[in-house]
Amino acid sequence: MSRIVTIGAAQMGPIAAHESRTQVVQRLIAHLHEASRRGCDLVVFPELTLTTFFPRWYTEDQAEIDQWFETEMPGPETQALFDAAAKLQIGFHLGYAELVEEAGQVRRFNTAILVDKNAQIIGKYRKIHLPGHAENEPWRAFQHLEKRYFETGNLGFRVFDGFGGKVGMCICNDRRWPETYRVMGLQGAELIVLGYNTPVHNPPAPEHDALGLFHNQIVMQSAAYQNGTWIVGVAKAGNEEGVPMIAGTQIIAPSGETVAMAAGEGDELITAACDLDLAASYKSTVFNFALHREPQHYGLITATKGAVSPADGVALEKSDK
Ligand code: ING
Repeated sequence: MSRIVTIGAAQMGPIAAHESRTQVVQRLIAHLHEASRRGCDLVVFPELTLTTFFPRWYTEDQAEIDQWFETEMPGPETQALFDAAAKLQIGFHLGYAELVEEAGQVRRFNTAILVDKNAQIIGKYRKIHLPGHAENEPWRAFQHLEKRYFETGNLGFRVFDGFGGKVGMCICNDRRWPETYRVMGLQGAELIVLGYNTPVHNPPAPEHDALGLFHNQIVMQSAAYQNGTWIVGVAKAGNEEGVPMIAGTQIIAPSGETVAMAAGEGDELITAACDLDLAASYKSTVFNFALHREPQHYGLITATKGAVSPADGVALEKSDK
């Protein structure tokens, strides 16, 4: 029996600061219509899909910052997206800046949601690995102030029942950390969807710039194989407000093979019929965690100084290895 989910990875080209939510939503709805023509069940949009990547700018004006956040989801300007998706019977994954009041406190997160074919939100994730810095660093050609504008996500990495399988989510920098995928792999994830906004240039490490697309690919391909899961990574790409961003949107099978890849740097939909049952071929053999993983023998080092590695009982600070 095959559990086929036809997935559309909806790469977005640049979103200018002056583009309204309504204008952006129209671009997203255009993707949904093309996805419908191709028989998609699920469309994956990038990180912070509703606005330009505003953490590239420093400001102390909270009102200026909060203009980029959604206080409702769906809200007046995003309801049209939910309505179009429900009409077309297509689910979607959407990244956005979330401003919410919890326990009397205003919280701000880099958030993503999973929405089913009836426009019901069936999963939410708040970005945990926030890259960049919290203070203005004028030496940089552009800022990367996610640590200033967002709190660290407080929902963990979870896997949700949807589209006939187990679906996990993460966001952008999360995709560079193997733990991200393993935590969801241990929950049985068969499909992990994620969006990213990745500048070509990383000011602290310009020597990495030429390898941006390579690093983007290897982190997702290796994770797909090592956890026996489909992975869909979707870019906000192109030269956005003077900052070139990588593309590389792709759909990756549990084998680690990329089965579809965007060719350009604009709004571009790539699709693939993803058989979730392919995951079992890896989860039940080479990556059968129950049979082959040995966490109790890894000598996991606790964070505190003087931790002793259980494997050899040597106090770490004495180790001269
Ligand atoms: N962007 C980047 C990412 O992790 C980055 C930050 C750029 C890290 C280049 C390393 C190299 O893809 C976001 N939004 O996390």
